[in-house]
Amino acid sequence: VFDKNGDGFIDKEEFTFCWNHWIKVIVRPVSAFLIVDVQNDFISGTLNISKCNAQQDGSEVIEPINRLLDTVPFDAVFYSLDWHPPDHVSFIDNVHMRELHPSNPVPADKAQAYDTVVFAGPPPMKQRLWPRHCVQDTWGAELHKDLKIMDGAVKIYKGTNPEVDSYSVFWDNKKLTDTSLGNQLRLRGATDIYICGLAYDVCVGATIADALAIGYRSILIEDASRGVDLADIEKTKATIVNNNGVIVNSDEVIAMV
Ligand code: VGL
Ligand code: ZN
Repeated sequence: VFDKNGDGFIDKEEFTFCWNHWIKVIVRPVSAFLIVDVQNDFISGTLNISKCNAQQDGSEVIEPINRLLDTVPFDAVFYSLDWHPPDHVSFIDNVHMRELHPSNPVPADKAQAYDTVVFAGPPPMKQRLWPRHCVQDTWGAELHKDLKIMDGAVKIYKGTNPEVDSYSVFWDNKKLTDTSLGNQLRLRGATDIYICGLAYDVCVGATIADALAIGYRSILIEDASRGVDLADIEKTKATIVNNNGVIVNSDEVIAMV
């Protein structure tokens, strides 16, 4: 098609054809915006992250997220929800329901929220214990009421297996089962994934690590994320940068529009 006349030029019509059919298809990014776990329990409920070491206010992510949704034409929008059954393995008040491994650093009756224990298995399984949170169909598991929900957006539920926790929105922590996120991104031909939400150093961090491992161009929106532990947030940032991810503020994403 190029240079039909052999005069060293292609005409406008030819260029338009090439652009629409080949160049744009190859070059144009297909973007997905993934909003992680902006749920009541993490903001003002049982796992209120403002009471954790980093003392960050989870409600502060809502304004930048809504602004992004209002201004950036993402090709797809996903909301993930931590969605646990009442007998979930990560709940401190369930620690007596399962046997601990002899190597366990903390005896079962001394274990406290935020401790890491080892369950007997087999195989043995490390697990951080959390206050009971995001129980299915409770207020604490609902997305915050001020968060804008886009028409046609997809909700992804994770942590539904009582025996396995799930930080990443792609896979549970043992990589036994995947959510539909991977398939949905493939279906849409997604190339770029913008990630933010709660908690920066837990579910957001695990999700962007998986997105980078799969090979997506992965962008962490920092002012739209809040975390639990300052040292862990720093580790998360280092992991992102070391794996060629990008850390930006929402203004920088909006400026590209
Ligand atoms: C999360 C702790 C426990 C999160 C979920 O969404 O970051 N954190 N479960
Ligand atoms: Zn959880």
